[in-house]
Amino acid sequence: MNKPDLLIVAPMMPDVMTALERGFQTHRLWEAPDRAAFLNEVGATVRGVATNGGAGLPREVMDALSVLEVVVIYGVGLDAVDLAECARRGVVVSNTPDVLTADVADQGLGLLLALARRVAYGDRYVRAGHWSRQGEMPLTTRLGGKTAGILGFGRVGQALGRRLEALDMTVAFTDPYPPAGTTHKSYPDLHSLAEAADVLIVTAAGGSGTRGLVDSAVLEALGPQGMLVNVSRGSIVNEGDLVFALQNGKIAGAALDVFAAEPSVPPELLEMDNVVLAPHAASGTLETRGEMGQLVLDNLSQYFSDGTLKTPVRLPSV
Ligand code: 8YV
Repeated sequence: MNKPDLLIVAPMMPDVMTALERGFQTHRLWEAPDRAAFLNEVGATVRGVATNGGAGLPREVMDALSVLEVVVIYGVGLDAVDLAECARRGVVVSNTPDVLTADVADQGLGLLLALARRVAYGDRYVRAGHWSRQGEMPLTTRLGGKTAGILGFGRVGQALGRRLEALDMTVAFTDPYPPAGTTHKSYPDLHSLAEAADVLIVTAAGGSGTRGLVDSAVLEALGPQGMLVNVSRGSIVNEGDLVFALQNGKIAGAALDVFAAEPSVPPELLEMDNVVLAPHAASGTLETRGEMGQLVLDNLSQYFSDGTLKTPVRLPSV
């Protein structure tokens, strides 16, 4: 039997790539020097797409795939795939929920500690020989007793909240759908959460509903001692406003795993010692990426054997 044609938008772990090669006629979009010509050549046979959370499925790519049936996302975020358009075309979609929750929460905790306790700064301080020449590095900030305000209290937000409680932090959140039974204080809007928080942590889903939510007014409300952590999507933070706030002491610092136009990072941030940067690596452990890859493979094989998905995404009704 012919292997189904699969367009792979971005690379995954080598084992996953090998398994995809075995089961499918694969087409590697990220390697194509001329995407339009490549899509012109292979687009009409592609029945499935495998992509990651950041790259998603750009509209011009979807438009070139006339017989597309299924999109499997190697990630939990859905913001880079037009779900309404998938629904309209009868294309089904899967993602990789749950398996990355703990690692993303760990990265949020790690970034927060790195920011407040200046872990990366201290590392640079020792390596540069400042310790022996200048003595102790500047004092840092205790997290225990402070309030963490979490924007988006879904799976990752709650998992991070549990970790922050272990640091004796008070956990508060804002979310249009507060989880049932939570004992943490829920704020009706981001502005009031930022006012109450010492640390604002972004774990909300990306997309049009959250674009630019963390803006200069929110950062102003967070205040000069306030810190910002983002482990979800760069689009949620207005990066121009963030750079301005950091340059002008409106907040104390930021720790960021995600950026609006990855892999570019606003150059001003590279120069700031009160900023901790990570290359969108929150789910990037061998274990989690292995489980995400397995879910990609499971969803594809299930779809091409019985037309169903293991971890389907609920699409909007059209
Ligand atoms: C991944 C992500 O880094 O889950 C998501 O939505 O953005 C991340 O877990 C990505 O999908 C893998 O490249």
